[in-house]
Amino acid sequence: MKQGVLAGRTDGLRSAERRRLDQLCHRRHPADAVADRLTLQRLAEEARRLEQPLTLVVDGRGLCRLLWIGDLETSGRLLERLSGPARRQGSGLRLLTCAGNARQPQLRPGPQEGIVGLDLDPLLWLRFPCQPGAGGQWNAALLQPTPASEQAWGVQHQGDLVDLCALDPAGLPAPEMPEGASRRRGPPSSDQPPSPAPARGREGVLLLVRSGGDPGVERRRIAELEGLVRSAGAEPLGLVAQRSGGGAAATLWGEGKLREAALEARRLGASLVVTDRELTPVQARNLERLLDLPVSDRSELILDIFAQRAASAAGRLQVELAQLRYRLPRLSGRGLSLSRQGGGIGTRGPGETQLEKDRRAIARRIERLQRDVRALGEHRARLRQGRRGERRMALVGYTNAGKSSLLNALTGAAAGEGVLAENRLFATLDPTTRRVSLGVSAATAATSGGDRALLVTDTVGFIEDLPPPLVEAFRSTLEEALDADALLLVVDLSDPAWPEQLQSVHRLLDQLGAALPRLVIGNQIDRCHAGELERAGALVPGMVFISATARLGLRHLCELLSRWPAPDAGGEDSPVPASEG
Ligand SMILES: Nc1nc2c(ncn2[C@@H]2O[C@H](COP(=O)(O)OP(=O)(O)OP(=O)(O)O)[C@@H](O)[C@H]2O)c(=O)[nH]1
Ligand SMILES: [Mg+2]
Repeated sequence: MKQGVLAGRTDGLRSAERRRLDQLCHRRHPADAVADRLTLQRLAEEARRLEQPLTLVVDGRGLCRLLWIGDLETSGRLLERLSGPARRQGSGLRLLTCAGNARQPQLRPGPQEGIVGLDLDPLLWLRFPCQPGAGGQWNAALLQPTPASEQAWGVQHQGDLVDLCALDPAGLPAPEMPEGASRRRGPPSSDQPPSPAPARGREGVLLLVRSGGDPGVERRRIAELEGLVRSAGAEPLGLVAQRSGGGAAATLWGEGKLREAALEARRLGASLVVTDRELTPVQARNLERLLDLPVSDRSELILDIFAQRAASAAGRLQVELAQLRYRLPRLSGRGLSLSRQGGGIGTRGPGETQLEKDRRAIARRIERLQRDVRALGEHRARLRQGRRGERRMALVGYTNAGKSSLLNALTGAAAGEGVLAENRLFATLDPTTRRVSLGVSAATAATSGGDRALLVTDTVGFIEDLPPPLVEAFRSTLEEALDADALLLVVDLSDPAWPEQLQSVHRLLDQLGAALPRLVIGNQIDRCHAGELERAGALVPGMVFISATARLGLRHLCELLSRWPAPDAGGEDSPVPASEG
């Protein structure tokens, strides 16, 4: 039965060489010893002849699964080259590498080679040169993964090849694992405690960021990125940061930092790297090659969230359009990683088959989607026409500010009813409109022309630094909001970054050409110091203070809304007198 396969630099092998290597793949190794000595001596002979390092991958039963010819650095993910059963057996893989000569034995793997080795998650790695030294001693090293340390591999034993071959793998100490990291080897056994990270069924993510600048701003950006990863259904496991300055344009991060990130990802069991910087298609490709892991940037992450969250047909259309527009320039040469990635975190969006189609097909799809989106826009416009005559307001604001909670509070929706409001970035994606009865006092009703009912639309939240395809996706989602009579701009006053968030919302609204009266509503005052309200009142005169969930200041807000905006109000911020709720 043929067991192992030849891989690596097989081009140019003569048939006799190929036959001899094949024979090496057929030899079985004892299950209770590190390796069969004779096979290793033959492996060394072949390595000498070919002047190439050779690596055998042997499974727990002693069967050879792969013979890699050449440097492991160039092998990519070796695991993907193993046949299904070998991969599933997983546990107990042994790596046997013959590299270097007696003078320069390569007993320790190089950095990149070490990462390839870690990916296989083997029990041990035996390394030896292709010939014995002068005194006949054949110096070899037995290594085990030590991902917790700087060096990915630690030497457990060093000595004569013959002695090391005879060691019983079962007698070796369990490989060192860092706290919290999951060891993904073999089927989970019931006596193993569940690994805390990544959480069950969630994809683990390593954040790769560039730091520098204001530490407070930096912290907030990172917290936001973590929030985005969680919203996408993944788990941020760790962070590798590089201070601004270093790093080549081709990769943005320095070589040493990337090596550290590659190791850290393996140490933590992360299967995806997310960067805080926008990546050009070339940078993304380079990073994926160097880290040997799929890489997403912040925009791709936001698109992933949109794709998961879009519930209506219109929302899904717009998201698919934005995803395709974003990914089209990134397709070339990245097919492998995109298919590996399945289009992002989890299963969503256009999916891998769509992405693997050629650019032309995708361009055609974009055209069709554009037509559909236009048709939908017209349909919406007709619906809006039907609603003319009623006052309409839209809730806008930074994501997670409490827009949906406010809509629920205004409609008096009981917990569990109403629209979805949760502590998650981009909880809302599709707009929802509800009729709100302002229930104002008789006196106010008399002056404002009756208890004027209001249509209030809840919309998608905003976020800073949106790339153009995403602004487009926002524009279409926000169309309905922008067609309102006025905007209720919700800010979360308990977030220290609220002034910057408010600015970015104003900026984005300006960018979208929203020349509508804007009323700033300071939410979550139940979680604020009194000093913060004073500061807010001074910074934004006319801000209305409320708490949507603690139901503070709502009566006052309703009274205000019954007479705001005044019929002759123009497109500027409406000067509403500042007053407490
Ligand atoms: N303590 C407190 N929490 C609030 C208040 N308003 C909203 N929240 C919480 O803040 C979180 C976000 O609220 P949402 O209403 O979903 O926020 P959103 O602006 O609709 O967010 P997106 O739809 O993600 O853009 C939820 O966990 C709410 O329970 C408030 O006044 N006080
Ligand atoms: Mg919401």
